[in-house]
Order: sequence, then structure tokens, then C-alpha cells
Amino acid sequence: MLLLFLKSLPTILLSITRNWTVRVSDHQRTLSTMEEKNGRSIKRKVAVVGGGLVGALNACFFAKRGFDVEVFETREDIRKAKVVKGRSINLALSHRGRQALKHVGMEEKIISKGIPMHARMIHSLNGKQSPIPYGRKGQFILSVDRANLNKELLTEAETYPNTKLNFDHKLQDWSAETGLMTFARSDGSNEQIKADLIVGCDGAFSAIRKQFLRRSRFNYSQTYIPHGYMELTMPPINGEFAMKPNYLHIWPRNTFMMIALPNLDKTFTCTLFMPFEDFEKITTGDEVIEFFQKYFPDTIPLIGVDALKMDYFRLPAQAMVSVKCSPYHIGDKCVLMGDAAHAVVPFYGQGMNAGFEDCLVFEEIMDQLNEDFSTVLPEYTRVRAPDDHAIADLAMYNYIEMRAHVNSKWFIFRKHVDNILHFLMPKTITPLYTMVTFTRTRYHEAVDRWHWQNKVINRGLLFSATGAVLGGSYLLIKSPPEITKLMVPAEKMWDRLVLLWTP
Ligand code: FAD
Ligand code: EGU
Repeated sequence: MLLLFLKSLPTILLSITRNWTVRVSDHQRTLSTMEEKNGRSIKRKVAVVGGGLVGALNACFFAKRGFDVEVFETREDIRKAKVVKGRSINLALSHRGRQALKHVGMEEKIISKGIPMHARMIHSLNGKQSPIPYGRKGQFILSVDRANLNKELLTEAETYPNTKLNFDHKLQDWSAETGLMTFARSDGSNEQIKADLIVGCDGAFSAIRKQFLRRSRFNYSQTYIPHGYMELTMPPINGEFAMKPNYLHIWPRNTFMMIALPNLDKTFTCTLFMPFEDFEKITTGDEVIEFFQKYFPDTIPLIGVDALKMDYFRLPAQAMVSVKCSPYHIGDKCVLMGDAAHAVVPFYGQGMNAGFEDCLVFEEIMDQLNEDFSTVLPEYTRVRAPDDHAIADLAMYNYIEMRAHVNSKWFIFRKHVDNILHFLMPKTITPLYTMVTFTRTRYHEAVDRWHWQNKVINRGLLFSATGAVLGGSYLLIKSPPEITKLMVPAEKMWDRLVLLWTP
């Protein structure tokens, strides 16, 4: 009897799960992708909301596991679109992002279209350029094109027979109780779709997250920084890059900063970071040139006076927001990843990298806990939230640090100090950016280690200073005749003090 029951269990389960999708659109329809294929076990349905960088990568991860994946994206298919509007043109891809891409077999394809950046190039006000390597020879980051990366990931997701991409599907609302989602189409119609798991990858202004906000014990904070950003294109000169290509170019100017990353078409995308109020002060083309003449004079001939005057007014400065929240899940129904879970300010070049690593961490937990959503989701929040919060804090910290007192001299000095200490004590001191950029050290552990290292460095400095004072005193006592020459007579000292005080 029991045996009979066990034998028929698959069939029973099958009939229960058969109608996993209920599409109730203007014309009600039910998807029937669930036909049994040669008795293959039925997989649950995962809806990935948002077909941006993290959503497209996540689709690959879930498809690889054999889930039935559907991606829902507001925009039209960017592979067919003529003009792609959206945030930043290129991004710095580093180790964490690469490891995630590698897991779905996409690393080679993406890096082959990336431009390695082995060092920063610091531009001083007087036009001097100073390279500061990121690390050893093999340590570099890559400048990748956002649109291309997104397209490649969507195409890769689509190669799995168990994936379906739905464009022109804007999530309006969803129910945490039933998992029923409502999408708006551009023709004014609505569609309702149900899934076993909803993965919210819909960016910093996530519509999925809205349901989280209505629940008790959900922590949420968002901060807009006073800076905005604007992208300017530096064209090639005589068919060649206008500056050295394999660098991340930086113009640190305290409250203002510009960064430039190379593109495959031999242009650079320059991103100007500046307080909104300063952006608003500049209202004419001549004022733009005047401003650049004062702070970024070396870039004027490279971008071009006319282009600069045009580019600056093409789009208003864009805002940057930092979002932290927890938990990342609701029951066994829904989980947030990428910017939807943690938007970070771009001052560590880690937003996408962290989002890609989210997918990889989720994947690792799926392995550990046998794809049981009811345990995987809480575990994911437990493991991942402290790390995402740590990178959000770090990026914000770096923003505050850079705008407070980082000019080119300070930037060069600090990076050299970091590198020298690392060279002297490679086992004890690893620069923070190295742990963040070139390892998969958990972000929160990198921060802990950084604090610990700073303590060691400060103790070392205190120790050296004490040693210097003691050693100096010893020498003075040992050879007193020498000192009388160094000492300033009392009356002379008085003159000096008076001089100091008189304006
Ligand atoms: P998004 O890229 O925002 O994608 C979200 C997707 O969801 C979009 O396609 C959107 O259309 C869709 N969507 C939104 N709402 C809905 C809805 N209601 N229904 C359906 N679909 C919806 N990161 C780095 O790692 N390195 C860098 O160098 C770097 N530089 C940056 C520079 C700047 C100026 C900025 C602003 C960010 C930078 N970032 C960088 C961060 C990076 O851009 C983001 O972390 C990354 O894009 C997050 O990807 P995402 O898929 O989570 O979100
Ligand atoms: C900002 C905007 C230099 C792309 C942080 C470094 C960034 C990027 C740095 C943008 C900086 C700042 C680091 C990388 C990277 C540096 C880093 C910042 C890429 C601490 C497209 N930042 N960015 N730190 O060390 O670790 O070179 O828009 F100016 S890559 Cl702000 Cl490594």
C-alpha cells in the first residue's frame, strides 16, 4: 500500500504543481510550458523582476539549475533598441563580478570586450600625470560597456530552453501571500503572473521592495548625497585614444572630482562628480569652459571646447542614492538582490560587482541547503546583509573622505603609503581597496581587518615616535656641547614669537 503510494507520488505532485503559471490578462490565458518532458522532474518557477545587469545574470544562474525562469523587464529589449538610455556608460569590473560571471561561463566573453586598467592615472591641476598601480602585474580591473554586458547576459540567459524573457512588462504590484504579480504593458493592458519564487532585481527604486516596506520589522534607510554626476565623452584624436587607455584616470579636486574610463571605440567616458548646487551655478557654455579652465584645464583640448559646451547641457546632473535594508526576503516567496537590496554610491566601483556576488552567494547557499527556499532565503539574508551593508558604508565613507580633503597630492601620498606598508609587511597589511577589489574576502571582514590594521599602524607610529623621543633625548644627554649651538637664546626666541603674532 505504502509502496503504491510512493510510486504514484510523482504523479500526484505533478498534478499539484502543473498549473504553476496563471496568466490572467485581458484575455485570460494559462501557460503550458509545464508539459512533462520524458518524465523529467518538474521544476519550480522563478520570476526574475528586472532585466538589468543583476537580473540578467541571475536568470542564467537559475536557468543553469534547471528552474523555469521568466524575466520581466520594464524597458523594451535593449538588443533591439536604437537608443539606450540609462545610467553610466561604462563600469569597472573587478574580481567579485568576474567570479560570478565565471560561474555561468561568461567570464571570457565579457573580459575579451573589456579594457584592462592596471593603474590609476592621477591628473594634477598643473597637468602632471602620475600613475599608481593597482597591484602586481596580473592585478587589474576592467572597463566594460554597460549596454554590451547587459545584452550579452540577456542573450546567454536566452540560450537556456527553460528561460523566457518578457520585455515591456512593468511590475505594478504583487502579493507576498500568493506570489501573484501584476504587470503593466505599454498598450495599457495588465497581466497577472504567479511564481514560486520572485527575485527582485529591479534596481535602486525597486517596485518589489515596496511590499517589504509595508511589513513589520523591515529595516530601511536611504540617503541621497549632495553630489550629482554628469557624463562627458572624450573623442579619439587621430583615431587613437586621447589619453593612455589602460588606466582609470582621476582628477581629484576635493569637492569636485572627475573620473574617466576607456571604451572600445577609443573614446573615454568622463564622469564629473560635483555638488548639485555647483552644477546649477553653471548656466552658459562660457561658464562651463571657465569652470574647466579652473579645475580640469588639461581636459579642455581633449574633450573639445564646442563638445564640452554641448555635452554639459545635454542631460541634467544625475542623483546618487545609497539604500540599505534588511531582511532581503519574505518567507520562501521573494528575495531582493543587486541595487534593489543595496544601492551604493559609486565611490568604490563596487555596485555591480556586489550585485553579481549576491547571485554567487545565493548560488552557494542553494547548494548547501538543497534548493529549499524556506531555508535558503533566511540564510541568504543572514549571510549577505552584513556584507552588503559593509560595502554601502565603505562607499559612503570614501565619498565623504574624497570630497573632504582629497586633492591629487593627498591621493598619491595615501596610495603610496598603503602600497609601501603592504610591501614591508605583506602578510600583515593589505590595502583595503585590494581586499575589496581583488579578493572575495567578505566585505564585512575586509572592514574588520582594515580597522585592525589601522590599529597596528597607529601602534607602530606611536612606538616609532616614542623611540625617536627617547633616542633623541639619549643623544642630547650624551653629547650636550652640540646642543647649545642648536638652542635659540631666550631673547631671540622672544623676537620670533612676536613676529609670529604680529599680522
Ligand atoms: P539596474 O542596473 O538598475 O537594473 C534594474 C532593471 O530593472 C532595469 O533594467 C530596470 O528597467 C528594471 N526595472 C525597474 N523597475 C522595474 C519594474 N517595476 N518592473 C520591471 N522591471 C523594472 N558598479 C560597479 O561595479 N563598477 C562601477 O564602476 C560602477 N560605476 C558606477 C557609476 C555610476 C555613475 C553609477 C550611478 C553606478 C555605478 N555602478 C558601478 C553601480 C552599478 O551601476 C549598479 O550597481 C548596477 O547597475 C546594479 O544592477 P541592477 O541590475 O541591480 O540594477
Ligand atoms: C567611480 C565612478 C579611485 C567608476 C575610489 C579609486 C568609480 C569608478 C577608488 C565610476 C577613486 C575612487 C576603486 C577601484 C573604482 C581607486 C577603489 C570608482 C570605478 C578606493 C564609471 N574605485 N571606481 N577606490 O582606488 O577601490 O582607484 O563611474 F577615484 S575602481 Cl572614488 Cl579599484
